[in-house]
Amino acid sequence: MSTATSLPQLYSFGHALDMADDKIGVLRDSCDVADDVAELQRRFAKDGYLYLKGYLDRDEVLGARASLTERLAAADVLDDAHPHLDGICKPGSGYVFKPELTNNNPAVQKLLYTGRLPEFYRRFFGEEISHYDFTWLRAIGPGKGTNPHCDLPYMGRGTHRHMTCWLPYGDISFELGGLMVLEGSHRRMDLLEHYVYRDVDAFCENKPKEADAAKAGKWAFTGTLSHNPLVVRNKFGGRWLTTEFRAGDFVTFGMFLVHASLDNRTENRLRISSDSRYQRASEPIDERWVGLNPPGHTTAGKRGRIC
Ligand SMILES: O=C(O)CCC(=O)C(=O)O
Repeated sequence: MSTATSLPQLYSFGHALDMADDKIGVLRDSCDVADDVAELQRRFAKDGYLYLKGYLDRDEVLGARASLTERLAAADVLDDAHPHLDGICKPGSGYVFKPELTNNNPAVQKLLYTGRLPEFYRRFFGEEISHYDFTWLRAIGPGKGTNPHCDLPYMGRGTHRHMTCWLPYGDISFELGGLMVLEGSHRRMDLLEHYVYRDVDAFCENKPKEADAAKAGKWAFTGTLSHNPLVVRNKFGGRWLTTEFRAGDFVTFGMFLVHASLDNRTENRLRISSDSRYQRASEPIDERWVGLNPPGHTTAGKRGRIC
C-alpha cells in the first residue's frame, strides 16, 4: 500500500489538500475478500466504504463508456476534433450532470442493474435487493469537483441503510480527479446529527418566509456540508482517502459517510462516472428516485411539513 508521501499534491474544490500522512491516504482495496461477506461487512462497518478494484468486467465498462461519450457528443459537450471515446470536452464545459444519458441506454443499464454488480449487493445484504431507477451521471470537465457532503439529505425518505455505488467509466488519474471519502466520518454522529437528517426537498410550511422561498424555488439547504475539505477534515479527523481508478473498479459506501471528489486539473478531459443506489428489497424506498420519470428534486419531490 502506498503512503501519502508518494502521492502528488491533490486538490479538491479549489483547495490544495494537506498531504501529510495522517491527513490523506489511499483507499483500501477489498477485492481480496470479495467472496467473504462477513469480512466485507466488518470492513464496511469500520471504514464506511468498500473499494472493489477491478471487480467488474473492464470491457463491459468501456462499452458503457462508449455509449455515454456518443450521447455526450450528441449533447454537444464533446470536441468533435477528437475521437468521442477520449472524452475531450469543448472549452468551458464545466460540471455536466446528465442523468438522462443513462435512460434507454442498454449498456449502462446492464452494467449497473443486472449481473455482477447487483449480485454483489444481494450477497452483501443477504436478501433480494431493489435499486433506484434514477442514475446520477456526472461528466466533470476541468475545474472543481464535488464538495463534501453525505448522501442521506438527498435520499433519506426510505431506509437509511441503502448504499451508493460510485463507478468510473474509464481510467481516472489523480489529475482527472475521482472520488474521495473521509475515513471514519460515518461514525462521527456527534458532528453529523444536525446535518445529515435534514431533507434537501423539505420545507416548513408554517414558516411563511420558508414557504414563500420554497414556492419561489429557493432552498436554504442544498445538502452541502462545507465548501472546504480541509476544514471538514480538521473537524472530523481521519484522512481523505482516494486513488487512481481504473475502468472495472467501484466504490460503495453508506449514507452517513462524508465524501467529495478531487478537482479535474486536466486541460480538456471529462471525468465520467455514475452513482447508483441499492438497498434491501424488504425496506422502504425513497419515492423521489423510483419509476419511469422519478420526481427527484423537482417541485413534485418537495414536501412541506409543520416544524
Ligand atoms: O462523482 C462525484 O464527484 C461525486 C459523487 C457523489 O457525491 C456520490 O457518489 O454520492
